[in-house]
Amino acid sequence: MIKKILIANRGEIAVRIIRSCRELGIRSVAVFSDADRAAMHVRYASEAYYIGPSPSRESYLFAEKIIQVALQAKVDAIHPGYGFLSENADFARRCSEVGIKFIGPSSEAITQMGDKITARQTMIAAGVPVVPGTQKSVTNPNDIKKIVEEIGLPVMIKASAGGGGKGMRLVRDQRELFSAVKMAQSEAMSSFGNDTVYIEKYIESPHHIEFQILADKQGNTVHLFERECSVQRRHQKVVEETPSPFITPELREQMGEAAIAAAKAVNYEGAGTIEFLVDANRNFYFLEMNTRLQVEHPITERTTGIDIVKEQINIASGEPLSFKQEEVFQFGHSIECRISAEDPFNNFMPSPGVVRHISEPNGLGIRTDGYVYEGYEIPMHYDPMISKVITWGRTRAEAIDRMRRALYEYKITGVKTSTKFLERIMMNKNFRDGKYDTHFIEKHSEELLTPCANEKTVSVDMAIIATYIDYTNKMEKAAMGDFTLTRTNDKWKEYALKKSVQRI
Ligand code: MV4
Repeated sequence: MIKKILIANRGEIAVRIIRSCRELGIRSVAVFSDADRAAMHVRYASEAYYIGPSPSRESYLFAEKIIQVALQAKVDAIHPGYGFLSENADFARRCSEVGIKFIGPSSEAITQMGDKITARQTMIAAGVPVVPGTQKSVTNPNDIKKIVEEIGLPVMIKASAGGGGKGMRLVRDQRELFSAVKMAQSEAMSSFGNDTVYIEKYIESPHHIEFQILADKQGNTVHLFERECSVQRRHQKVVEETPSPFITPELREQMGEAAIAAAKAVNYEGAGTIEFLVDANRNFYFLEMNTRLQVEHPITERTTGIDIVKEQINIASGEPLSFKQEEVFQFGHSIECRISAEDPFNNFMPSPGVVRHISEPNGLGIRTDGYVYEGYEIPMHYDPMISKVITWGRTRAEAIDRMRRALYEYKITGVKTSTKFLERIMMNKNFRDGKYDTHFIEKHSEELLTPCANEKTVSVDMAIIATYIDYTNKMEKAAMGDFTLTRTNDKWKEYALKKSVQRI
């Protein structure tokens, strides 16, 4: 029985986990750094312990300190959330050494999936399709040349210890091959302390589609369908949705089966995500497995009705899953937008500082997972994501329009946030038509990132209000399917030139 859990994390995810603990009657233990003395997770938890200075290395990443606090607080389990220690195999092992359950897979599964070459080999053995490429590390120039001749250009050089886009190099021209390998190796060495690289065929314009899986200690593994995560900027997800507008029911079934096979291949336990690349012809390839709870898990919760954090806790306590695959359904459509304290119209410049006013959206079909409150100072030491808005609709169009409305209602002053950029995505014709891939943001950067009259703050006078009303009318027209405004970049610029206005 788990009666008390330490949450080795901060921010919205710590708050999210504490919420499920409270519903289950489990005591929650927060840990906090100097910068987080007044943080929401500290206020929500049953108990809270100071763990060190603001930099993550000295607090949320300080494994031994967290273990000591866990022992002192006599917790039964540690939930790592995402980021920080969540995919650290040594930390998972340390937890079991001191008799504390790590809420996540075994350290062996983390290690096996953390090494991308091993993960590829495991998936090939399990019959899960992988991107054509090398099965082991390559260093010899002749071997590299042979492999590239076999699979054909373009190729990607990736770090085996990497993931999430770090240490990756695209090669379109044979002449760049060796220098790209050398650069990828030295980048891998400095980032991960391991220069092992591998080669994959480059998939042009892929979709990033991932499957949520749950696996109990009894050997039952189910999937909770997919999340379409192709709206990314510099390998950071911005918008996620489920179901994917790109895949067919048949493909969904095949990918779900492949995801289960992938999890079973490493005796996976707990909640995990299998990431796939899907090419323009709808061929799918295993990319990576994330052995943690993910930021975007709420859209899956919304469409399946399953509390993923509760399931993680039940699995860790040794309980079998309470439902079978045939009992999991997708109902309606859900979208998540990540709100960050960054200025989207100034190259996403971080905007830490004190939140002067915040009022979050509410009403039918809206969920917000956040942690900032009025008077709270967003620290500069951590991730700029301050909250997530999750909407649900009976149809995709309803979920999108509800998101537009939610983003409109989202008011925050004191810091700059990405809400206006997200509104632009919700207005984009290609997005609304479900026609987008991983290049969406760069392809539409002008339309999405050129500042606009009412999106810059200052004084309000009557002329400006007129401009604002005109602009709003055009936005409304766009929502009704008239995209003449959003297609013409000159119009955006015209508005950008006019004096700025406070949104009212
Ligand atoms: C690829 C790829 C095309 N071909 N691999 C980027 C993050 C990392 N997880 C893997 N990534 C990619 N790997 C092959 N063989 C394109 C990407 C990629 C990408 C993948 C998912 C979401 C957004 C992306 C943006 C650029 C590149």
